[in-house]
Amino acid sequence: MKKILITGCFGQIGSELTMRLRKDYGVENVVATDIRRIEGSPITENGHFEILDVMDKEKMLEIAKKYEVDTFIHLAALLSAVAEAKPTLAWNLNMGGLVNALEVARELGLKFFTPSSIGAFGPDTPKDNTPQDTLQRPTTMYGVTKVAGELLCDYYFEKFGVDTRGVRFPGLISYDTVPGGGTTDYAVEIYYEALKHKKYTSFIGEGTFMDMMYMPDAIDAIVKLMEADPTKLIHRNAFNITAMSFEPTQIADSIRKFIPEFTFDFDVDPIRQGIANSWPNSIDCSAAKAEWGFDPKFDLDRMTKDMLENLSVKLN
Ligand code: AKB
Repeated sequence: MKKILITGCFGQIGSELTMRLRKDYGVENVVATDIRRIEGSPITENGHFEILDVMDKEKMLEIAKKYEVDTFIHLAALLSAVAEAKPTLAWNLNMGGLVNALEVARELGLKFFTPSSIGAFGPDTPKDNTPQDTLQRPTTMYGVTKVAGELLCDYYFEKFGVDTRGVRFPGLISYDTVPGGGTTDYAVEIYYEALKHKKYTSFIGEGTFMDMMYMPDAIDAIVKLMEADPTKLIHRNAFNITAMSFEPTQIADSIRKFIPEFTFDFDVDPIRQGIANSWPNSIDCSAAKAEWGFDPKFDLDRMTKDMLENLSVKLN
């Protein structure tokens, strides 16, 4: 990667990835885009920024040409809970944005990354140690767009030789930017509420295991996969990756190690619980480890310590 274009730069992944890539590859070499401008943000103030609606393919192409990028990281998409509330918009945005981005990558010969998700699995998928290659019949609109996106990326590689790469992200936990409308968001909210009010009511029920990962490991994974030797990649798109699997009581117990007075209860949201029930408990990421050295550093307690330390600085 030498000169990188990012969509969705103000999203949960984009905001941290943009800063990391500018640090690693040079401020001049990262072009951040989003549908709106956030004044005062370091992303807009210290580097290239362009407003881009990913449905506007001509503008996307124009920006990619203007900055002569060689790599495209396409992040703009709706998350699972909001996609379930607005399924037509989710289909149009998640698929329309992706096909535009892949077309730009094809026309200009760009290396390409876009994330899939554990949402690409469905209720018939094996729930434990979910294999890399397995049954995928998701029952959410988010999942439908993620499976279709995985297939589309495979197609652009096979048919047009676009160097497409991608991972299936689990729930991502970070202190920098809050996620917008995901099923795994409870595992971020809980840290904010623990610090602000010393209590949290989970919208995901007891005993619901889902895969999770701390954002620094997620950012490392993107960089590592994009820098991986292509001859070593048997899979290309949609590598299973995860750092931990837990259910709500376990994250509450982890927080209690640092905030003993923290209290916790449940008020289950049937929509998001239904989505969570259709996803795996824990996925197998041995293909990512073997093919490009995926190696997450944070387990639950290490993540909790780091989250609470950084969030308390942010909230004060
Ligand atoms: C969501 O909950 O929608 C996302 C995901 C796991 O893809 N965090």
